[in-house]
Amino acid sequence: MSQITLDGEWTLSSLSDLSISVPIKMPGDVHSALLGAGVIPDPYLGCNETDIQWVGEHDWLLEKQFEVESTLLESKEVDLILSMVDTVATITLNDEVVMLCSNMFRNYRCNVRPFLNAGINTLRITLKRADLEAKARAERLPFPVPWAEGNNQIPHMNTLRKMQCHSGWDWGICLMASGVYESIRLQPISNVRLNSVRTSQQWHSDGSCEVIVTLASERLTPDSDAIAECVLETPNGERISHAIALDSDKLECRFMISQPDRWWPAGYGEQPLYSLTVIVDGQRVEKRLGLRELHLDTQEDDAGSAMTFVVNGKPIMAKGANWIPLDAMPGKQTPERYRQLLEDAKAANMNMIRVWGGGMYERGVFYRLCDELGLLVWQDLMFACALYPSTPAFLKDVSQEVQEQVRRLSDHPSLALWCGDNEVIGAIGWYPESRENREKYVVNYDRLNRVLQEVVEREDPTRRFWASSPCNGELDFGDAWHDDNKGDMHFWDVWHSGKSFDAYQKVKPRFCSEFGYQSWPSFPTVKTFAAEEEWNVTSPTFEQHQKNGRGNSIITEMFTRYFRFPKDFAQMLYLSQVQQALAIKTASEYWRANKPLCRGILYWQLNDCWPVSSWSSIEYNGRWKQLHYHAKRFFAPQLAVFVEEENTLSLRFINDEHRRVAATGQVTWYDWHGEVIDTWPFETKLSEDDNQLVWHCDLDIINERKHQGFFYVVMDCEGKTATNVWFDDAYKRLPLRKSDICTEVKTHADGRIVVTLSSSVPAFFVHPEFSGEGRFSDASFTLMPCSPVTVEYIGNATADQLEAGLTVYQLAGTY
Ligand code: BMA
Repeated sequence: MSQITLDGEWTLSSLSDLSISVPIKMPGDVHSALLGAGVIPDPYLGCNETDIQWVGEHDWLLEKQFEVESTLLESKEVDLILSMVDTVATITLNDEVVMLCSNMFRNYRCNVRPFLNAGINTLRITLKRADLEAKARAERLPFPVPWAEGNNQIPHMNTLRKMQCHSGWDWGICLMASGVYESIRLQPISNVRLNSVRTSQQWHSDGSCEVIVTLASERLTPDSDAIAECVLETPNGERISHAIALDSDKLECRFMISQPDRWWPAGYGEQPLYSLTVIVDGQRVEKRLGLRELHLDTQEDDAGSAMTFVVNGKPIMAKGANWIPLDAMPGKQTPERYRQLLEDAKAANMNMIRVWGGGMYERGVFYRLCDELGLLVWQDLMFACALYPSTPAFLKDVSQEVQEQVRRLSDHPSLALWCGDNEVIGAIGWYPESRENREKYVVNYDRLNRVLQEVVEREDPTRRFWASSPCNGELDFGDAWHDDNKGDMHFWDVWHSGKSFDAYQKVKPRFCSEFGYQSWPSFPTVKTFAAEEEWNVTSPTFEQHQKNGRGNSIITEMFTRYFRFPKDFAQMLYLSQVQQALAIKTASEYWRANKPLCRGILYWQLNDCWPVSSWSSIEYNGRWKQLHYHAKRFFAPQLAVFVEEENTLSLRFINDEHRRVAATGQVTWYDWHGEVIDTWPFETKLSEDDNQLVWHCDLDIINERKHQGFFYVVMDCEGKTATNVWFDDAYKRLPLRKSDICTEVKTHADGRIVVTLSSSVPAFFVHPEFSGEGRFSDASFTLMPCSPVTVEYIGNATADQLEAGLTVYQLAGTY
């Protein structure tokens, strides 16, 4: 028999004297249900976060009555299956306790057949206050284990296996969410319980690949002659099937693929997927496999050691961003929103996403989409920025958790690496207790980390376990925030330590897995959470929606280094996004120009989990910040980049593709009216994975005419045009001219809506912003006279609506 879902309408009630009883849609979370029923205001608006803290300070009961037909009771056993139970929960069925849960990242399953009745049954889930449980656990620890103070607003989250950012982060609202976030199901079992289906790939020297499918099952009737049916469908629809007799010793079958269609990361090739279906005793497991070889190259070299992902024998330039949970209210994490965000990542030429360790092991849909889109996944285990206990009970719980997660995810071709945690090695140096007694806390760290490593290596020998992000390498407890010659690096000298953007050009990371710069949200997004009287960067609402203590001051102070001070609130918002884009562009381009030394650039952070000022390149409602448009350009497979080193300005062409490409174009020195001062045409061939110097100029020559103009490159690469720009000083000192930009909105015969922008003088960071939803094919670009730019509107508004809601910003318009 197939599964029975218990999802849908449940009742949520308070377990104290609040006498709240409202409907809740399961899977779902308590806050979303209370919001839906009008019990709480929207936590994301104004300063409501403060007013709804009481929700997390109560116990809650989820209840469902469901009918069971007598045929179900003919099954020998019936499993209740739960996952993403957040967090401390007691489950009763018809008043019998059937499960105790206390780890949001575990899967829970048990036979409840003895407690089921034909007719009406009652399932209850009691959710206990997580803050009190965390405190009680902390009190029982043998020695104090510092928690993520500064990020978390509720103490001791590190003792609980719950999403660490639920109690707030430096971009996160503190909601202390609770609920059950995955489907609640009953699985009837007649003869055999299918516990897992896992696959591995064996590559042979003749290029063929053997897919090995291994089952783990449990027979309830020893003499049963049940059979597992395994079907593999190739990308071109060919079906191969095998049967596995479940009484054999080794439950496996092998599919030989003589000419495999290889899976590639985005930008390097296609993502063909092979569908595997396994059916055992009414239980059905479906997977989509990608056939690829992948390893992490960490060979020592002259500079230190490499940090290069190699896929199908080719070194990959990893480009992407860090991922935080999609929504602070887990009930709002819909498959459509996962798709939109990940498609937007791919649209910006990304090929890797890092699932950051303070959130959650992502939902199945996330990894399925990454497989489909060619986004490699750097997967942290869920530990971040705090120290963690190493007591036997904690280690036992997390080793079970990691085993389950590795088994759940290891068949995804997108999964590239298992990383032990986020910044926990670094955190040993952050807290007074661990600073004063470093040896003790290093040993404590290693006890936990060693267990994580053992479980990962046992469960998934095909992938590398990387102790922590950042980390300089095996058993290296050094400073990976500053040591750029080995391992992965988190480079925060600019945002957190106040250096200027040129600090990005003073390091040459092998793989920068975090660096970021904040901006404020765009005006249309601000309007969704702040009333008009709060449209000011120091208003209570604005400060509530900025979780990094010094964040607003850092943004504002940096304005004074690069720009003339913006004249009003709208221009401040816009300029903050110019500034953010400039920061991340500066770093990304310079590090790409250092290929092959640098083989990975993942900026902090892709997304927001509520509307907030943050490092994200996509706002909570899906709107692209200027940074995301720039990322699309600076992560493009072919890039032309100006590099200023010593006394030379040079232009480098970078080709990440593993094929030769031809490029032509010119570098032009323009004055502020768009008149040519000088121009240099070029023509070149780029070999595969190339990084080529194509032009250079003595800075002394440029300095003779300082402030008179800017350098602009146009590169044509087999039909694709890329441009870039270089200035000889900070924008605030340049005599930029303000342009009267003309815009024309047109609807093409095929229904496409386009906007054409033109200007009589060079205009920079020209940014069309629409008040409604949707985005443009390009924005935040340089607009040259006599070269109008036409961008497509991607969204559902009409041309009239677009025209009425369109604002065009430019850098020279900020003051
Ligand atoms: C990083 C992350 C997060 C944090 C970000 C911005 O190091 O790991 O903990 O949100 O910095 O401060």
